[in-house]
Amino acid sequence: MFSAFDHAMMARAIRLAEQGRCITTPNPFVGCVIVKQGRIIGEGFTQKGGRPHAEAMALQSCVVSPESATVYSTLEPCCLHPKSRGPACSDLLTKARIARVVSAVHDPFDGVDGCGHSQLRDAGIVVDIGLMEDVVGEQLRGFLARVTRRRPWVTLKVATSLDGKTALANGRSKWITSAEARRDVHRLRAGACAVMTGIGTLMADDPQLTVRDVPCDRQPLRILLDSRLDVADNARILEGGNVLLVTAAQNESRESQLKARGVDVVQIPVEQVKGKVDLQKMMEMFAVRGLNTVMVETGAKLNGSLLAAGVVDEIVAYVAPSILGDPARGVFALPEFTELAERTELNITDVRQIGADLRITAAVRGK
Ligand code: AOF
Ligand code: ZN
Repeated sequence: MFSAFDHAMMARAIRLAEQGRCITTPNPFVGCVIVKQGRIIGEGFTQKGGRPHAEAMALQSCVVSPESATVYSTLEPCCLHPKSRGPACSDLLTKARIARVVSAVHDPFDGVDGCGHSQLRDAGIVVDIGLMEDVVGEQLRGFLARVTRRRPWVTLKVATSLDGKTALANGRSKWITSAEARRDVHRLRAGACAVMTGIGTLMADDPQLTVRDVPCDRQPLRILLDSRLDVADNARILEGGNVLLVTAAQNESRESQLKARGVDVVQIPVEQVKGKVDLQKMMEMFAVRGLNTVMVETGAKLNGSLLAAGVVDEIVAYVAPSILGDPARGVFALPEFTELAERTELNITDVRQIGADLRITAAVRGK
C-alpha cells in the first residue's frame, strides 16, 4: 500500500512536526506535507497553542492548486467536534478536492476518534492509514498516553555517580554531572508540558525548574508536590507564576496567600494505606488539565513512591564517571525486597555520551 516515496514524504512530515514539539500543548504536534505530481507543493506543522492545525498550514502554503494532490499527515485529520476551536481539517481537505490522504496514526481524541478518516472517505478521498505509525506513536506518546489511558507520559530524570549515588551523605550534590549534561536536562524540560519536584528537593536545593540554557518559546508548567503546604514564601519556584501546587492539606488562609501570588493550588485525596497523596489520582488530574508529558526531577523518596505507584514510564539517567561510596545517597527509596522478582525491570532504549557523562534512557517494562 505504501511506496518508498510515501515513506520519504511521511518522514518529512514527521520532521516538520518536531518544530511544534514544545509549543502546541495540550494539542499534539502534527506535521503535514502536500504532494502533486511527485513534487512537494505545500507543508505545515501545528502552530503555537495548537492552532492552526498542520493541514490548514500546509494547504495555505500551497504554491499551486492542491486539487487532486496527496496529503501526508502524521495524525488523522480532525473532524468538527463539540470542542473544535477552528475549522475541521477533514472539511478543508474535502473543499480543496484532495485525491488521497495518508496518515500515520488514528486520533483517539473523543471528538475525532475515526470520524476524520471516515468523513474523508465519504467524500470520495482515498485514505491510507498506518504509514510509519511506530515512529509517530513514539513521537506523540504524551498526547496518546493522556487521551487513551488518561494519564500523562511520565519521564523521571536522575543524575548519579557511576555507583548510582545522587549526593553525599551530608546532602552535597553540586555538581555530580557535567555542565553539558545539565544543559541537556534543560532541553528535556523544554520538551515537557510540565516539570515536577517534591517539597524535600525544594527545601534542599531550592530549584527554579525553568528552562534556561537552551532556546525555548514557552516555559513548562512547574509542579510542586507539597502534601502539608510547607513551601516557604521565598522559594524560588514561586517566582514568576506558572506553578501548580499539589497538596493533601486543607489550610484555606495559606492557600489563598499562595493563590494571590498566582500559584494554582489543588488538593488530591490521600491514599488510604500509606496516608500520602494518591499519586495515581494526581496523574489523572494532570491529564484532565491537559498535560501530555511530565518530567520529574526530585529526590529518592518521591522517586521511589512514583516508581512503586506504577506511574513512571521512562527513566533518563545521567551517569557521571565518579564514585561517591556507599554512605552517599541513592536514587530510589524503596522498601527492602527479599525476592529479585520484586525489582523494577527496564528496557534500555538509548545510550549516549553527553560531555563527560553517559545518558541512559530506559523504559519501565510493562508500560
Ligand atoms: C489535526 N491537525 O495539526 C492537530 C490536530 O482544540 P482543537 O479544536 O484545535 O482540536 C484539538 C484536537 O485536534 C486535538 O486534541 C487532536 O485530537 C487534534 N489535533 N488535528 O487535524 C493538527 N494538532
Ligand atoms: Zn485539524
